[in-house]
Amino acid sequence: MTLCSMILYYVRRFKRGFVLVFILYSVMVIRKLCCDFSIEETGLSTKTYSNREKWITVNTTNGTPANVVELLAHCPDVSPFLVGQLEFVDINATSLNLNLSIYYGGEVELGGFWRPKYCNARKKVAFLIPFRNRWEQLNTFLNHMHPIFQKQQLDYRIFVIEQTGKDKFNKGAIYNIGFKETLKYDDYDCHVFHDVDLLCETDTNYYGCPNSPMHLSVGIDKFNYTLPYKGLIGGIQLFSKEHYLKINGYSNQFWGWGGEDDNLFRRIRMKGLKLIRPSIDVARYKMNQNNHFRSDGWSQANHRLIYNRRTRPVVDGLTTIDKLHFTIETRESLLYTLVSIDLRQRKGRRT
Ligand code: NGS
Repeated sequence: MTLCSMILYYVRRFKRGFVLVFILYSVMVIRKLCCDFSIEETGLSTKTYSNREKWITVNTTNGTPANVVELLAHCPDVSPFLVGQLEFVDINATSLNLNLSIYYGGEVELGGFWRPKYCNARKKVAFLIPFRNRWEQLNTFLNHMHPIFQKQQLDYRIFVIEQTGKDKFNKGAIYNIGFKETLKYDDYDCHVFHDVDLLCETDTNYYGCPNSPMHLSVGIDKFNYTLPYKGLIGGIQLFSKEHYLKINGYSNQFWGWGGEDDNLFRRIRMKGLKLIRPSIDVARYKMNQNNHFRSDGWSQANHRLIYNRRTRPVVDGLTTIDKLHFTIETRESLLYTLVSIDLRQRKGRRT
């Protein structure tokens, strides 16, 4: 008896049994399909969140979706990737290191956004870099600082806040306009206002939010790593969103170089906040003097404005940027988000 005829013989003989086995098998296959489907439904899926983020969602046991970000462990308080004093700050790295970008094998996403993959960052930080025509310095800054922010395990984005046109530079006003723009991207814990020419010499100099407004660039090589005067808070400041709102940001009235930071110090104190500073051993910076120029000279008018009633938080600042004359354009570059502001000192004035 061949194999085929044997099978046929048993099929005929146990017809009903075979039908039963066939039905059972079909039920099992269908159930498996259903289960797989429900695993997919309750398992991992992705959704786009707040313009740019992909948050993984899972269904918890009670059926409500939760973010996997919450299920990931927090990054450690102190990042294990920090080495302290950096051996070398390459101020001659003036062409952009594209290898940092995900499009060239790096990790920085379009718009200069990065966050740790395997732990939940403790702080979401927006870096605001005021800018006008200092491309080489900007490249050096990005090459040097992106890796430091990553080693600190921050969830961050770099915003380059450019003032276009020919009117005098107004750092305070573009910081305020830029600040509002950053909030369209995310609800940041912390905002860092950072000059483009300052390059950090130690990676332990932490950029996460402090509990109080902080002046970070305490020791700069140009000043022989000492603070020229106690009220100097220029260079780099860190604010929680709440504190920046509380002091109503910078004054918008400082056109030209100098004074807006001295006024900021006053605003902080007027609102009863304490300015803090890290240790000068940690907060050490090299000032990039390549192509260092001031587009506007020192302004006597600004000096007078520091203590003027017109520049008090209650009448001037974030809440009054609608009185300024500007247009704004935003573009995502490989290693930063560019916020270009055409700001005019007077209405209708051609730049
Ligand atoms: C003061 C300026 C500050 C400035 C500081 C340091 O004189 O805005 O120098 O500048 N105040 C006035 O002009 C009223 S630095 O040498 O770092 O460029 O931050």
